[in-house]
Amino acid sequence: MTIQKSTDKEDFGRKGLFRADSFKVFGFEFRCNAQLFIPRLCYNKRAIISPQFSFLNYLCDKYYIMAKDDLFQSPDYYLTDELLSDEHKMVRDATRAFVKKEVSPIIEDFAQRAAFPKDLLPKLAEIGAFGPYIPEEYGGAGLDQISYGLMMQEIERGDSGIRSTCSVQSSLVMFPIFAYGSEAQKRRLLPDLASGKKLGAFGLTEPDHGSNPGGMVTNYVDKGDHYLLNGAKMWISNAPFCDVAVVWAKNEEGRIHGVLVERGMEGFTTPETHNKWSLRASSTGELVFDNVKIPKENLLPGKSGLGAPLSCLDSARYGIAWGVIGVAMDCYDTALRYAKERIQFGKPIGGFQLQQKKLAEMITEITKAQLLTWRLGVLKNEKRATSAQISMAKRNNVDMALKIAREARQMLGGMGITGEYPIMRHMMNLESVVTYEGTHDIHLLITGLDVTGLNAFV
Ligand code: TGC
Ligand code: FAD
Repeated sequence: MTIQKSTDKEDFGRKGLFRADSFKVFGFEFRCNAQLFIPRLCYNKRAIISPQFSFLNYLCDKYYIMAKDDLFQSPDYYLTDELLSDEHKMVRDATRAFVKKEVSPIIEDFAQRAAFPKDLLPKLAEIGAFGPYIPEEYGGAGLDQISYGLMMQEIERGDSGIRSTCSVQSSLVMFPIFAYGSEAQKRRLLPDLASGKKLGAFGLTEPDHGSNPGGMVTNYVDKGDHYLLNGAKMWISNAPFCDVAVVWAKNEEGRIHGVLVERGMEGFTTPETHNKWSLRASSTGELVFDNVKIPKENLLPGKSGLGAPLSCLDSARYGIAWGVIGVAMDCYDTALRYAKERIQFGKPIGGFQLQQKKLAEMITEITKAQLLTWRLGVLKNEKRATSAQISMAKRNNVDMALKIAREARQMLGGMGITGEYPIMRHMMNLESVVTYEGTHDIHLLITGLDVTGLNAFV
């Protein structure tokens, strides 16, 4: 364990050792039973957690404890970089550098504590992760769909929960406002969402209507000068921290519309969902509407019917298809490095055929997913990607990443279950990713319907 003199006081708060068992200062050995105290001390110089740490606290003014390096190197077996433009590579590399600097050092601690890293929001906004493909005149980054995908890949390489926050903000909140909102709604909300001043949520799922959102019961009635909204949404990412929620509700004729529900409206509450073993660094909750008065100008005028929320899902599912490649890459890269270093029976475990089979299959599947997703990105840029093609990519890539995470975890033996390595966190996160935005089964049925023309949902 190393403790180094800080050269830059400003850097102090950002460098933390997250899993220190012990460390030495001036020849004294410090043992840390409660390992998570260390980052907290590093984040808040003044926090005195126990007498034993007060000396450390004092030292922290002059020293910082070195963060564990993020050694990630992305695999590119089929030279897919050659398919990317200079702008794509620039966006990808800048996002990767951001993740190494801002996400990797903190994420394990936040996930362990099931805390939402809210301080990341303005930083994510700064790199354009909120509304990457929304035009610049509304505060977005004005990038193409491949740049958006690569950004999600790199952010999810850090953590699926952080990518979730970006997906919801960009594709499920900014996109519907941009595509179906009035000019006044766009001008009022999009710049603040793009800059991270406001956080959004997307309410489609209900306690009794998950895979079948068309059955929703949340509804509003026209009261002349306003609408009155009642109902509840469940499993909503960002809900406890959201400033504005795009909520899908039925009118008196049973037609689905999007309404903008804003924090502070009377009767609107967002209780948090606790005890998740997955996506712990993402905040999930409910949206509860008890006679909420919605100003008429908060209705999204541009599109109604189930197709409106489902079209937003197309954009978010597309981002997930890219995002989980990042997770698979991180698991593969970690397992590959470990396999070369870990010696058993006198040689690196990477020299055993069984471990090579795992690695060879991982890189094969990652390569196939990279090619599938790049092609989907080209189609999406040309506005030719179909919903069913997006479903196929979401389903295939999440399944691929989950299988790789499970294999990679085994390759690390006992170490694989600890927070020393990112794999177990990724694996647990993917249990949400394989469920939300349409489950693995639902996407298979969408492909089945597309190729047969026969609807297995009804
Ligand atoms: P169905 O009759 O097939 O369709 C109703 C209308 O919608 C149109 N449509 C689509 N439009 C755009 N994009 C799509 N992907 C579309 N799929 C269907 C369709 O053409 C029709 O239009 P119209 O004009 O004829 O009315 O609807 P259905 O009730 O049979 O349901 C179809 C099904 C099961 C595929 C759909 O309901 C579905 O996808 N269910 C899964 C639900 C889901 O994905 N929920 C996600 C909630 S949000 C979330 O999880 C966010 S997590 C965020 C994070 O943290 O990252
Ligand atoms: P159900 O629909 O009850 O499904 C249960 C099982 O039955 C699944 O295995 C499913 O595949 C299967 N099944 C269902 N119908 C069929 C069928 N016709 N044929 C065969 N099998 C079927 N929702 C939002 O609106 N906004 C959010 O921001 C959001 N964030 C989420 C964050 C997290 C962490 C999680 C876990 C969920 C989130 N969701 C969100 C909800 C998510 O989209 C739903 O959980 C998902 O759509 C599945 O719905 P359900 O959980 O009700 O499962």
